[in-house]
Amino acid sequence: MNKLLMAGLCASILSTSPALAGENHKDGETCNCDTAHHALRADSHAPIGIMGDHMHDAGEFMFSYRFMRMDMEGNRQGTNSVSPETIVTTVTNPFAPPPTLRVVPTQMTTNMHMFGSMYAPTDNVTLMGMVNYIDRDMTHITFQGMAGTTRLGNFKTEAKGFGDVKLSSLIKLYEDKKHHLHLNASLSLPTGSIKKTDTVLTPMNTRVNLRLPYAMQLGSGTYDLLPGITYNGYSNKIGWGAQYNSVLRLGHNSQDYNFGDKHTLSAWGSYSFSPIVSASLRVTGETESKIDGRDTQIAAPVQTANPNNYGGKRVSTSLGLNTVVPSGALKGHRFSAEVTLPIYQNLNGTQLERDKAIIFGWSKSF
Ligand SMILES: [Cu+2]
Repeated sequence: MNKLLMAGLCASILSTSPALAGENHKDGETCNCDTAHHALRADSHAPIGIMGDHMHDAGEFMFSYRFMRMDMEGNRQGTNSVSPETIVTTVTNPFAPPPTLRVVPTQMTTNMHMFGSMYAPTDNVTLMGMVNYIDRDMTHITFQGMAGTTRLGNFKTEAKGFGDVKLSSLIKLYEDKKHHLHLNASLSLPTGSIKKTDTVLTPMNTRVNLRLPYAMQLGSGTYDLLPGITYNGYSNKIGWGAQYNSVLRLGHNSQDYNFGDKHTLSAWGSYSFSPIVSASLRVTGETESKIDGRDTQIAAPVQTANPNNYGGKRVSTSLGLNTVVPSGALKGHRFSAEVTLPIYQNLNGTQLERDKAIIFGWSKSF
């Protein structure tokens, strides 16, 4: 962007916005103080893919809606790509016969509508609730008979409904003009179904209704503890932050398994082109264990039915944009987006690999 355009943009923002002159410290309101996290600034929220990144002042509410789409395509063992033909001739079927896998997923799409609300009973504690409506589909190739590489056909399975409800407390640990640190203490309730079924094409050319594999289910089935910690820093046009969070499963679910524990570390930086527009760059690393136990209703010659083919190590990078409307009817409404691309994936067993993910959303404080 050239300097003239930039200056014009800044001038128009300053002239139309009372944002930089007011006294009120509430998020989404006006502020002339130095503590960026309270002011009407786009970068006072982390990239939108980060949950529980900010706190509110006592008495404040926030409502948010996020839409996320995640794509997976192609398979990998560890860090190496692997073809469907290799999978059905070399990967053993733990539920034999047949001796090897006969069905290979090639693509998966997850669409999530995420509804969130926040409320701060005091300046030191913000409460948060979130529920997702999830729609997953997975495309597969079925290979004919007990062995060989003859393709019989394709089929797609789908599962949709509400996922697990997440309740959080954000507890302030430290704050000054530049730095903010809080604890994330969350609990995930097993409200999402783990018994979804759909019709599959078998290697014997029949269509049967089966319980879908773990990856397609909508919930974990377990009560999960989600402890974490979040840091944010601000300095003029630059913002930065980091968050560690984890998912710790509390025992097996009703179908006698649990997903693996997860640990995620994200770090990001942002640059504000103006108080109302900021861009961010994020790097995220995560580790996830394989599934412990198994659901005896899930037994098919497909990799997703094997609890060992879950989890791994992943690194991704994300590019994001935050905006906040400075004036008019939509004053204080935030609109943000983020695109995530995988950098490194080292997956347990044989699994679909992640492709891009996009998320965009809206929020407003009151
Ligand atoms: Cu909020």
